[in-house]
Amino acid sequence: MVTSAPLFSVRHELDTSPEAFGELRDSSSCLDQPEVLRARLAEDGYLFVPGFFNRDLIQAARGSVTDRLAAEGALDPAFPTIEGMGRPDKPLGFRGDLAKNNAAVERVVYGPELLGFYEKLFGEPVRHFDHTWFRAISRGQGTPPHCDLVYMSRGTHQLLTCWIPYGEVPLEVGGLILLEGSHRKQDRLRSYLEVDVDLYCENQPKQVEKVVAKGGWSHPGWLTYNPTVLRERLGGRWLTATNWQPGDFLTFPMTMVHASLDNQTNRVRLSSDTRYQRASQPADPRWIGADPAGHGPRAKQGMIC
Ligand SMILES: O=C(O)CCC(=O)C(=O)O
Ligand SMILES: [Fe+2]
Repeated sequence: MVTSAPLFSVRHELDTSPEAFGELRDSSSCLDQPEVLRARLAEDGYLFVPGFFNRDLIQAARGSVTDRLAAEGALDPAFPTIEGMGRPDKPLGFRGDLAKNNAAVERVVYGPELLGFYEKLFGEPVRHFDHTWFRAISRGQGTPPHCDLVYMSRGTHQLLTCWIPYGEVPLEVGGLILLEGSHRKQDRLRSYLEVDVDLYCENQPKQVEKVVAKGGWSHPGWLTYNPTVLRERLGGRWLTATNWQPGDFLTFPMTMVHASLDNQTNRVRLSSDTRYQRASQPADPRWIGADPAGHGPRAKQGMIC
C-alpha cells in the first residue's frame, strides 16, 4: 500500500512496504452468498464490508456521541461539534459509557441489518452480547495487538467481533489493523490464547492483591506492545482500509490478532466493537443481562495455580 506519511501503532513506526502492509479484501459484493462469506471468513479470518449501513444511521450515531462529548467539554469549541475535534488537554480513550442508553448507537449495532447479516452468516438465530464497547481515541492513542478471546472466552468461542467506525477514518486517524493469517497460528499463540484476564491464582498473594483488592487484571490482555516485532516473528502483513467510511464494518473471530494505528490528529476516532454468536450456544456470562459484570468484581474467579 502506498502511504504518504509514516504510520505508527503503539508508537512503533510500521513498515508500510507491500510485504508488510496491505489492504483488506472487500466482501461487499458477496452479501447474498453466505457460503462465500463463510469460506472467506475461514480463509482470510475476517470479512470487510464497506458501505453496508446507510450513512445516515452512522451519522446519527456519531452525532449522539459528539453531542455528549461536547456537553462534557471534551471537544474543541472552535469546530462544529459533529467534527469531533478533540482538545489536547482532554485525552479520551475507552468510553463504554458513550454507548449506554444511546438509541442511535444501538440502532446501528443491534439493528435488523447487522443481526440479519449474522443470521445469514451463522445460518441460524443469533444473539449479541448486551455490553457495547465504544472508543473515543485521541491523538497519540492506539490499541496494542491482542486477540479478543482473552476477554470473552467463558461461553462459545465461535463468536465474532464487529468493528464499526463512526465517521471517516483515514490512516492518520488510526483505524483497526489485522495481522494477516494470524487466525491460523493458534498453535504459536497457545499460551496467550489460554489467558482469561479475570482469572487469578488464589495461592499467589500478589495476584489476589491486584485482582481482588484492586479490581485489576491478572494479565494485561495485550499480546505485545510491539506490533513491528510481532509481525516479523509471526509473518503476514498488517491489513487495514485506507479510508474507512461511515457505513463500513469489519468482522473477525476471537483468535485473529488485531490492533489499531495510532491517531496522529486532533480528530477523535469514534468506533464501537460488539459481539455476535449463535443463540443456541452458551454466552460468556460477563457480557450479558441488564447489568453485565464485565471485568468487574463479580467476574473475578480464583483458582489454585
Ligand atoms: O478500536 C480499537 O482501537 C480496538 C478495537 C478492538 O480491539 C476490537 O474491535 O476488538
Ligand atoms: Fe479487540
